Amino acid sequence: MRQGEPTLAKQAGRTGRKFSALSLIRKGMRGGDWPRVWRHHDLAPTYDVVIVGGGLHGLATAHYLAQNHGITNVAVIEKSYIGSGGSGRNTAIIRSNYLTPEGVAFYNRSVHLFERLSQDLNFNVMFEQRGHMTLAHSDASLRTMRWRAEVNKLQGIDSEVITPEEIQKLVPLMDVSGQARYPILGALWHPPGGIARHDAVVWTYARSADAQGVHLHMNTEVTGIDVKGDKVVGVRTSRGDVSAPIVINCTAGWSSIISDMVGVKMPIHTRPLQAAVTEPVKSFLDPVIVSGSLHVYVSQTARGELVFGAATDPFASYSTRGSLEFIESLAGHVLQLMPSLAKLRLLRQWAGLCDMTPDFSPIIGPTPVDGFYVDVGWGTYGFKAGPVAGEQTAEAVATGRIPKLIEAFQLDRFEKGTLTGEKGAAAVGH
Ligand code: PYC
Repeated sequence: MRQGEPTLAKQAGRTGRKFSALSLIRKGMRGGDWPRVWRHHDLAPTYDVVIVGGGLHGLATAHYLAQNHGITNVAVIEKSYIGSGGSGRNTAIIRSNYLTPEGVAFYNRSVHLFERLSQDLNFNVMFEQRGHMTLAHSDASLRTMRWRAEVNKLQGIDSEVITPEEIQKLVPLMDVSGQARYPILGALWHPPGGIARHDAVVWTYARSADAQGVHLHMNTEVTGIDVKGDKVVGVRTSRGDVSAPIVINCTAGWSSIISDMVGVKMPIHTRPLQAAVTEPVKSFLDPVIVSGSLHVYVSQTARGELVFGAATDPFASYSTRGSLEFIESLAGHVLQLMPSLAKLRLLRQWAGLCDMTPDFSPIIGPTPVDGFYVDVGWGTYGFKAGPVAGEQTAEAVATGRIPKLIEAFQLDRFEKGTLTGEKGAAAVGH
């Protein structure tokens, strides 16, 4: 930590001040004197670590570098505002009911970090473990659910196949009759799954990283990365050049472009994933519902809105706009599951960028360029992995070793042919 930086406890005290309801309204109307949650800094000429991307993964990495390894001379460089990419454009689902033992262990560590996050960082991230239900509409998907349940149980994870009658008890509005267009044969039920408030998760890591001395540079674009021999020596940005022996690519959407800057090719293609939200209604939906066959998932936020998402669009693009075609097919599929939602009005739609790898698992760790690390390839599963990816990336950088939890996610697996195939559990049909 730099001399004179406030400790995390002091910072928490500063921003965790108590406000009366009246003073909150007065402040809201007047604007102005809210305490800053993170500070502005000039770009320093040198950092020990530069993190490219000020989303959840970059900020979590910065936090764990500082907290777990005492590495605080760190810059997080973000071309827009904190959380403006995938971290602010996802459907905030958290779960660990994956298909491969490696995937299950990794995401399970993230669920545990989420369980403690609000207390650990003194900021309510509104993590609610309301259960996660993946519907099976065919014998083949029921078989995959059973497979996943067994893999999950072997690692002590609460995950089981349930019947249509049990589904009906958990979600009374679900049409489990044999008359549905895609009859429901059963579901994979995962009680520890749930949702969190995505902005809050981003802000808590940003606040904590800042309080520990990390510099967060917003509106700063990385325009190049300098390599001497086979070693990273610094980054060029729209606000000036910085020297650094370690650069970590924590971007989504731009991960192949940033890696190209050092000549490391990523086996990634980028596709948009569309999502939408309804007007808020009285709480009626406790679990997160997923239907792979209908390419849809839905949850109800604490505010009462229904948040829907789909599979990625079937083409590569950098567009983050929604389309009418998506909304029409989404509405049709949701109504096949819960016909009584027909009168609900949609408020907004948006898209996020998903960096898809061939095996639907991420790429985390070192690259052939010394000092250049990646935490990329997060497809449609990056939000839930933010805490564990940050923790493990920080450990890899600080120790120079590859932690066990990320051994299966190394870049060289695509050359060795040792893929970590998660397509059967990644999200909905890709
Ligand atoms: O991996 O659980 C998931 C997910 C939900 C929405 C997109 N991906």
